[in-house]
Amino acid sequence: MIKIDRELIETLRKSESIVFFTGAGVSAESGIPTFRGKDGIWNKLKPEEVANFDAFIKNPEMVWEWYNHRKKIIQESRPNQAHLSIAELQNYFSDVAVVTQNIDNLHKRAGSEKIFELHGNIERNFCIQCKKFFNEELDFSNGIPKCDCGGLIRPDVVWFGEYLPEEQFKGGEKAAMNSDLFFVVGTSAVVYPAAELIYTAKFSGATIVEINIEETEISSMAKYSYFGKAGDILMEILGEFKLSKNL
Ligand code: BJW
Ligand code: ZN
Repeated sequence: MIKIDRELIETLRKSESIVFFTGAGVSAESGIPTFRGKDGIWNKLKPEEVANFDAFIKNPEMVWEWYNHRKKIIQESRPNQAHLSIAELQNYFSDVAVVTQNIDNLHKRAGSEKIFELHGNIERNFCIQCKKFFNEELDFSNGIPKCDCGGLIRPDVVWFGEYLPEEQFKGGEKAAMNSDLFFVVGTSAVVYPAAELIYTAKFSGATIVEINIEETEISSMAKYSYFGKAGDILMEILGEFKLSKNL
């Protein structure tokens, strides 16, 4: 068990706006592999070979195979204690925002309401030509699915070299600027401009709390760092908070 600082619980109690900035590590305990780090999938697979538009044009079958494989894992998974603890905090604070780099929808499934998805969502797809959305299950029986206009359909996720969805990023930025307490959970914090929001929060005066199984690029920015599994630590923080309020 990790000891949670009393001072953090006091800061939490005084906070009005809380942000959880999350990455792949928050879903690791749901059985969804991370990209980097010890068990990251990119130890075996190069990101530039799958997570960019040129790769998709060159080899859509391979890219779709990867996304369909991940989609299956995601659909079979469930939110874990990390997602659930974050969602439960909404019962005690009126402004809890989740700014996530994940595409797995697990925060929503856990019950979080204010979510900014910086890198898209694997449940949506769109035509690369006319941009029409296809959110139903796609049919791969005749090869890679195509739109009526003839364009290839791709997952609605953000690949390297692509712009982030503007409203989602703006929403995340605003939440970061207004936050009193900014939790950075399960992210290596190396992918930009997403990771920029940690700096935005810090320079806007938020207290930064990092939760990760190991040190990261931004560890030195955090006032409080907890190294361990996100589910365990968030459950403990929630528990200490409730105890402090006799809940
Ligand atoms: C646990 C745990 C447990 C494990 N509990 N913790 C500035 C400087 C340098 C480069 C750039 C820059 N600005 C832009 C760039 C280029 C690029 C970039 O950032 N490159 C760097 C990697 C070098 N950025 C882009 O290209 C972005 N677009 C852009 O900049 O547009 C402007 C532009 C347009 C046109 C031309 C030029 C510029 C887009 C980035 C898109 C990223 N996309 C991906 C794939 C999404 C779809 C998919 O899922 O397939 O997003 S890449 C991948 O990385 C994915 C993730 O969201 C993202 C971040 O990863 P994350 O979540 O941090 O996961 P991991 O695996 O890295 O870390 C997991 C962590 O969890 C680890 O720390 C573990 O220790 C921890 N952990 N288990 C707690 N149980
Ligand atoms: Zn089309």
